[in-house]
Amino acid sequence: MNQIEIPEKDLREMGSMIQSQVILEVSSQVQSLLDSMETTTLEIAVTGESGAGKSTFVNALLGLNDSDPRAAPTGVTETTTLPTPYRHPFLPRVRLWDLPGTGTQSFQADTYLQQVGLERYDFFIIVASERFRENHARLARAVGAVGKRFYFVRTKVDQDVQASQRRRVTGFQEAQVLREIEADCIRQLKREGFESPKVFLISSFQLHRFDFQRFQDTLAEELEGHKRHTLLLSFPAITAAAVQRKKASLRQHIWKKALMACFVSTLPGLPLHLNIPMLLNTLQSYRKSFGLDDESVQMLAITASKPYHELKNQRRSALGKDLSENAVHSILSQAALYGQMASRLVKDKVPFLDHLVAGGISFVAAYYLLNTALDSFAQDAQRVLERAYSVEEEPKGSLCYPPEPGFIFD
Ligand SMILES: Nc1nc2c(ncn2[C@@H]2O[C@H](COP(=O)(O)OP(=O)(O)O)[C@@H](O)[C@H]2O)c(=O)[nH]1
Ligand SMILES: [Mg+2]
Repeated sequence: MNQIEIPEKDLREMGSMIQSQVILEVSSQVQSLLDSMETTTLEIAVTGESGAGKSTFVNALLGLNDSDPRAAPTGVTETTTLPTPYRHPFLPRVRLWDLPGTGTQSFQADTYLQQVGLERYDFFIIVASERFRENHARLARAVGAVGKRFYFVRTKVDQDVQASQRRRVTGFQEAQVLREIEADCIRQLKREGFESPKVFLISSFQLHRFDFQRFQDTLAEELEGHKRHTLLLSFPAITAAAVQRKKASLRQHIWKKALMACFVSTLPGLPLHLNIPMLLNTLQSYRKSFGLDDESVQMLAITASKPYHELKNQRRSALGKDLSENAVHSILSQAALYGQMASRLVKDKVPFLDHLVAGGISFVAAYYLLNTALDSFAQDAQRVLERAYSVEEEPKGSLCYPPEPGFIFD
């Protein structure tokens, strides 16, 4: 490293934000920006027939093992008529609601939606396995009628693929089977008057395959600002594309985090004045978000049937392996050494900064630390995923579903 660069965009944003020389004023403004992002709620309704795989999908989205005490019970007959919320393990303001099944003949979509409190949800996911049914159409119509969005998830497609594999021993075309299922769902929804229905083929047991990445991208595209950021952070980073999106989303907020870490009572004699516990906290949340904490790697090892230590060893960056204060200090002091030029640039573009923090170099070092950490975590996460879902997993002689662009086998 010879030089540290801070993008023009960040400096512009900072410059327009920092119009005052009063620490309290600026810090409360920046903090409220961060708060509004961190307090954004996301309430997602998961509905569909009993046994369709709603609870299993909820757990998969939350990155929880079915046996986890925080997970929704699966494979059980539903007895409740009340929606049950499940919190995201590290984003408490994200909740997935496991709604009661819609199974019976006399199903009344309007009444059902009133009963489950439709207003509270940001959007609906209709989960269906096997054939498309009239109840799905009724539900989709009723959700659309109240101006909410819905996404149609045709789940358990791993079973469809297996079944067709058994039927057509030769000339088996997995992609063809999947296309037929998708086309059927789209046709049925179009018949109900939906112009471009959003249909995704998914297996909760193999999120890294099929349409999960496209599902995640579509949801994110259709949400605004903070909600989009929250969604991108909350879904499991299960493909290379998801890892990159998380990185980009977190990067936008680095300057705010770095600045907040500078607002500490200054200790004379030290070259950098930074709130280290706060930086460590941020790094920990990044690490979790990329699924690199021990718990997430263990969970992935179970899902992907790979030895835990093999996946764990793919965390190769200093911070990925060991998120210690020492590792943080060593990156910060490296930054202090090479950050002089960047620090002068910050001073030019953000003239008030010098009045607020003890030396722009502290800001530059914190900025560099968070940026470096994001890059290393993203690389580690990608390596872990590649190892978890290495191609050997595919049964020999079968054709794979063509990967989506940006898929981890790319
Ligand atoms: N093969 C396969 N089985 C699934 C999938 N999703 C759910 N299941 C199974 O389907 C059954 C019903 O799932 P559950 O989530 O309890 O359905 P719910 O009644 O809609 O909540 C359970 O035995 C699950 O293990 C999937 O994607 N693939
Ligand atoms: Mg259930």
